[in-house]
Amino acid sequence: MSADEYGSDSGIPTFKIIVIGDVSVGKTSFVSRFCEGEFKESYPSSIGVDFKSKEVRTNDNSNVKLQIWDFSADISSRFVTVAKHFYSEAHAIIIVFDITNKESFQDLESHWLGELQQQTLRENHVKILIGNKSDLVERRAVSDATSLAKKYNCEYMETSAKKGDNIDKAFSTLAQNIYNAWKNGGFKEEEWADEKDSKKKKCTLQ
Ligand SMILES: Nc1nc2c(ncn2[C@@H]2O[C@H](COP(=O)(O)OP(=O)(O)OP(=O)(O)O)[C@@H](O)[C@H]2O)c(=O)[nH]1
Ligand SMILES: [Mg+2]
Repeated sequence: MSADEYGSDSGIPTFKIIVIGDVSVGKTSFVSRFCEGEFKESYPSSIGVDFKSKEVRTNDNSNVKLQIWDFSADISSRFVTVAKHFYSEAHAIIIVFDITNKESFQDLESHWLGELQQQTLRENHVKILIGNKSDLVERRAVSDATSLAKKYNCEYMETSAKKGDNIDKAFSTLAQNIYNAWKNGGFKEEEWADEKDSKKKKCTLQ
């Protein structure tokens, strides 16, 4: 799937991000808070995969576009071929758990991080682990995920999609890390839409 199929017409670097994690941890809320600045007390449980995008500015004042794919929790079992494709195209993976739900934390190692090891991923892909629902202080059931994050080479941040805490920071950190990898030639071949020629282009990035 190329960037221009999804409306990238500005010629700016476009990066694909997938969001995974257990049911109801707040994946859709997390993405909607960032892309639309809104929070709803309830979203219909996601089916398949949903797509949103937003531009972000990097430290050197460049714009990059994030294409964010919000996966339903059962995507990899129900849509094996589709999921494989998304994983192999992703520049970054956001793995979300709910700090009030111990099972969603345990499933990180037993399912999600293991799932990633089964997939073909881009070299130099970026990973971030998100402990969501940080506003529910009294219901916290997971003390700290820092060491797990370190073990799997992920950054770790706690967020509240409800209050908006750390949401922009999580995405800007991720965007910056992807951008740095891209600038350093981390993603050897990349496709994006050119401003003057909207036809798909294959470019070699050094
Ligand atoms: N208090 C609080 N509730 C949240 C937060 N994020 C999400 N929720 C609530 O958690 C529930 C599930 O949120 P969703 O965003 O639908 O979760 P999801 O991971 O996309 O769920 P599936 O698509 O079913 O896998 C909803 O009732 C949200 O309102 C948060 O940061 N704080
Ligand atoms: Mg959802």
